[in-house]
Amino acid sequence: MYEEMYSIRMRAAEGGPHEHGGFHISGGETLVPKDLLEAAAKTFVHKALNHSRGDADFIQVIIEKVSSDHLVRLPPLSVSTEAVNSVEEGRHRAIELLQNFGVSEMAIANGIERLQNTTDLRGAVIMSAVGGERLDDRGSRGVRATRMGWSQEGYTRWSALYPELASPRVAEAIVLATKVAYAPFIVAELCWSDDPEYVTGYVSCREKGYVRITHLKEKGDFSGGRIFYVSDDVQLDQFIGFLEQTAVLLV
Ligand code: WAQ
Ligand code: MG
Repeated sequence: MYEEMYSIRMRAAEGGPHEHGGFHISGGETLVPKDLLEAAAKTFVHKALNHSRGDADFIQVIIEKVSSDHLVRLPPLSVSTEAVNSVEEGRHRAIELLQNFGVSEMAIANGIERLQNTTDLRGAVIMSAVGGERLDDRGSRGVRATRMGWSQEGYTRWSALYPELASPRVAEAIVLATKVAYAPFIVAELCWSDDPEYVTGYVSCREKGYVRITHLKEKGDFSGGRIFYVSDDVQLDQFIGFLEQTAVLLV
C-alpha cells in the first residue's frame, strides 16, 4: 500500500500574525511522507526568513497526517510559456487566453484590477466567471488550497521533462494550479506573485493547461494574488471543501 503522507503548511507575517494586522510575507504548503517532514519544515522556515516582501516576525507551521484513502492522484497540467516584452502585452495575452478558457470580459477586467490593487492577500479570491463579482467573504485571508504536493517519482519525471522550469516556485505553482483545475465548478485561474522581484504569472484551466506569461506586472510591484474563476452554479462549500480538504498528489 501507499505510504502515509503528511500535509505541512506555513504562513509568515511581519508586525504580528495576519489576524492581528501583520503584513503577509509568505506562505506555502506541501504533502510529504514522514521521512521528508523535517526537511520540508526547514525549507519553509528558510523561505519565511529569507523573503523579498520583508522580515517575518510571525511564522506558523502546521503538520497534519493525511489518510491515504483520501489521496487523489493527478497528472500535472501541461505547461507552455508565452514570452512577452511588456506588462501591457502580457495582460493583453492573459485577457485573450482567459476569454478562450470561458471567462467573460467583465470578469477578466475585474480580476486583473483586483490583483493590481491588492498587496496583502494570503489566499485566492473566488470570482464569478460570468458576472465578475467576488463570491467568497474571506477578505484578505482569501481561500487557500492546501494538502497537495508532488510524489517523488512524479517530480523526478516532470523535472526531467522541463529542466529549465524545475525551481521550487514553479513546481509549487504547478501543484496548486493542477489541484485547482480539477476542482468542481472551476472555470480558470489567473495568478501573478505578490513578490516584488517575480513578474512571470500564469493563466490555467484543465483543458488548456498551465500557460506562463513572462510579464504580468512590473518589477518592484508588491501587488499580486490569485483569482479562481467559477461557474454560476457553484456550491461554495463544495468548492472550498475540495480546495482545503481533498489531498492531492501529482504523479
Ligand atoms: N491557495 C490559494 N492562493 C494562494 C496559495 C494557496 N495555497 N498560495 C498563494 N496564494 C495566493 C496568495 O494571494 C499569494 O499572495 C499569491 O497567490 C501569490 O503567491 O514561473 O510565486 O507564492 O511559472 O507569491 C507563478 C508563476 C508564481 C511561476 C506564483 O506566487 C512560473 C507565486 P506566490
Ligand atoms: Mg508570495
